[in-house]
Amino acid sequence: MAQLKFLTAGESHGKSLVGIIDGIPAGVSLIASRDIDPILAERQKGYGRSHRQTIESDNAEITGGVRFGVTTGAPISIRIENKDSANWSSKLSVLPTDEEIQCVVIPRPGHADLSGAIKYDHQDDIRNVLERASARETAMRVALGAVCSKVLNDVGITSMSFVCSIGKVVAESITDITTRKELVNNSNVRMPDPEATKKSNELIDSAKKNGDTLGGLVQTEFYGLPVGIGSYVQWDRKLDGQIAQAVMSIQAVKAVEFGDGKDVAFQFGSESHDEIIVDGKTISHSTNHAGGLEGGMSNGMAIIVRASMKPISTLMRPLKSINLDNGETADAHIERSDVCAVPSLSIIVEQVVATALLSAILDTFGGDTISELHERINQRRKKSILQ
Ligand code: EPS
Repeated sequence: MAQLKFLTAGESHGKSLVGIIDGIPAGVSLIASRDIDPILAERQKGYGRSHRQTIESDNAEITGGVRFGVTTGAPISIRIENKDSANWSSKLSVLPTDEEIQCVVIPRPGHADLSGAIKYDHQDDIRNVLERASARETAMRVALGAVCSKVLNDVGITSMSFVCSIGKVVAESITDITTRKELVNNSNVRMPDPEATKKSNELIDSAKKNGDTLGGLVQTEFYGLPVGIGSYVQWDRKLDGQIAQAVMSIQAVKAVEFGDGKDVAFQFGSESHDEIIVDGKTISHSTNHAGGLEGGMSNGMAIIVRASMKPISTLMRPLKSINLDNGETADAHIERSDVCAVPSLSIIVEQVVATALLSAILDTFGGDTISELHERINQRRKKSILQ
């Protein structure tokens, strides 16, 4: 059984989101305001988000598993308040209510609405589906991912993320990581390209004016992983499979790629594979088309993951649907929503991949304490150095 396990609960406009992560080693210095909240704040940013983000200011309240700012090895429980819940208390009441509640009966194409309503018998009020299917849940996944990122940082693994494209606006790719980080931090859509930032802002404005929405492509990279996380010996131990499952579970993600990704289909073998070299005394590769993954294992190069997000499915100029009360054609339900959430997705993918990587690392090395884990990882790192 995997050492790392986590669950989230809570509705988009309910009182709070709740998360539990079990399996984090003891001895990790963990302070929410330093290690989690700044990442939650990044997730909330981005040009094209809805008015909701001006209501929320996400903070993680750690309610278990940490004492005096240090993890104890017990499950860590976290709560994030939904400030907007004050405006939804009767609509989302946990107790029965006599108040008349306006029900949602026209599913939005592209959302979980229709299949969820049929599956759970919520045809008479789709709100039961859309509240939990909402991407608000990613706030908690980012909080739990931030805990994992802290552990990864403590053992010498770092990461970054950025937006590659929004709609048809593609950002220039910058290989120098320091320059890229600086450009991403200066862009309101997390693109390493000022011109593409400007063009994507204009595109978001025009989509908003037309009652339409946009998707895009994001990339995350992880540096410092030792060789051999994951395994080739069994299908469910392959690291790329585990990362793909985690990333595909993020709301609105429709594709995941590693390294050259879908482009490998168009390449020759000589273009696609990374030659093996010795860099100083370290066994390495001359290029990284594989995105740091060969045979379902990390190969010591940067892990490079991309995810494609479909355009948000709530349209202010709605698509056609049906009224589940009478089967008649109707305009899809309209609910306050984002025009574009691709910048947020870049943060979410980074933190979700951190969760998958830490899980695989703990499966490989175990480790009850952070120092034990660190020592075992360093032992593995030594195996890539020629004596
Ligand atoms: C979402 C719809 C919007 C987004 C929400 C995801 O919520 P609301 O209807 O309250 O405006 O703002 O995302 C968040 C609240 C968040 O924190 O990311 C949806 O339907 O998925």
